[in-house]
Amino acid sequence: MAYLVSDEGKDLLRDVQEFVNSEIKEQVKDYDISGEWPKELFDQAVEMQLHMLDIPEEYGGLGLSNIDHAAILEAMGYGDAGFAVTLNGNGLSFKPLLVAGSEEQKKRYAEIIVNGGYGAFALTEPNAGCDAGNVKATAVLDGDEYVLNGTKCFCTNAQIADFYVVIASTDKEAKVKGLSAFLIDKGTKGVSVGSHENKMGIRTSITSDLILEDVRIPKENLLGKEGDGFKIAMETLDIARTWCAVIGVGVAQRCIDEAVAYAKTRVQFGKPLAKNEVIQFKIADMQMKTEAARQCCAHSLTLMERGEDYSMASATAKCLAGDAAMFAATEAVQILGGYGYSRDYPVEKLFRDAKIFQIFEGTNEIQRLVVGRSVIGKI
Ligand code: COS
Repeated sequence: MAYLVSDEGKDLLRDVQEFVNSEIKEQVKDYDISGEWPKELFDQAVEMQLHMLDIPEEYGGLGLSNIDHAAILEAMGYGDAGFAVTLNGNGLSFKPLLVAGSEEQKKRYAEIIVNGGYGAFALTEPNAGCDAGNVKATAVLDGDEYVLNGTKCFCTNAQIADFYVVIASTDKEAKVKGLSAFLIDKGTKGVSVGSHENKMGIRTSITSDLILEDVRIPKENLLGKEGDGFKIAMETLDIARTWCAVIGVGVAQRCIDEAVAYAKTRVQFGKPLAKNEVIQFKIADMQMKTEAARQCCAHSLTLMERGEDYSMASATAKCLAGDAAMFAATEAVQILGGYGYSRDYPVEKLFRDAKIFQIFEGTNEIQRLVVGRSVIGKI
């Protein structure tokens, strides 16, 4: 995406690339093993305003174009997927506000993020993953307050969040059309978080359950109207999937670069691996799939910026990027051979990190369902 970046975006992109190369790439190695959340690294990222890329200028954000934002996020994903996912989590939590928030809500929660805070988007439940409409958390209006109960899982940033956007049912009979979206502030009585999930990859991203027990919030914390929750969640995911895809492209690109660097120096049968056609073909396939995914991200972001329908384009980008990341990671491990399987080389971590891009923000099976339904249209 870097070749499309505007003159204004170039300085920040260069700073991010330097930060990634000098700090992130090396330091995350230890955190990847310990699973500890690297607060100091994120504090540095907040200093650089990388936690607020999604906040519009009118609410104190940087006012980046979609393409500039994407190039910066790709560079972050290139350095460490968990690092990018954590900071992008703020975007995910602020998008429901952009979709349905009042001016007052947007201003209030943008200010929390701009001041260095984090948000978390809580939709998924143990029995509402792909079937997102099957949410069982409830919200009951009691006077001027809603009372929320339920358990959310796999919630990115739950442990560090200053606010949560929670999808809960206000009308069980109405099923999907009875879901509503709420804003809950950190520290509200009855809110607790589970322990940090011991994940296969993106280990610098913190993930946990969010537990709601008789949580009382002012009724003004409803986002949009009662019954709008599923639509808000789907519109949020429509946007979020492209940003997730952009990080996946960063992971895929890193796999290519690591594999090429190795293939140029590793000598077997008297010549560098890179001189073998079989390796060149592998690199070519990695590159072609990655570039195709990158261009689909650019396509989706362009439609978004023009105010055109991008739901299918976003699902396409997410699916292609997830598959490209996993393909590139698998081939990178293969090219490095035994060293690719060793924790002493970076591609083993990239392989574990890549897998999540076929799973989160809607599995790639769900993305294919979204694309298939969009192409076929009403039957
Ligand atoms: N934008 C706006 N509205 C949407 C929408 C979208 N992208 N997708 C669906 N809707 C609306 C539909 O139009 C429908 O409303 P109407 O009956 O008024 O037309 C309603 O929502 C229900 O839609 P649908 O029947 O398609 O819902 P399904 O239960 O079949 O679910 C999928 C649709 C599978 C696409 C959805 O459940 C999904 O995205 N699942 C994956 C969830 C996910 O990504 N989870 C990851 C967690 S992210 S933190």
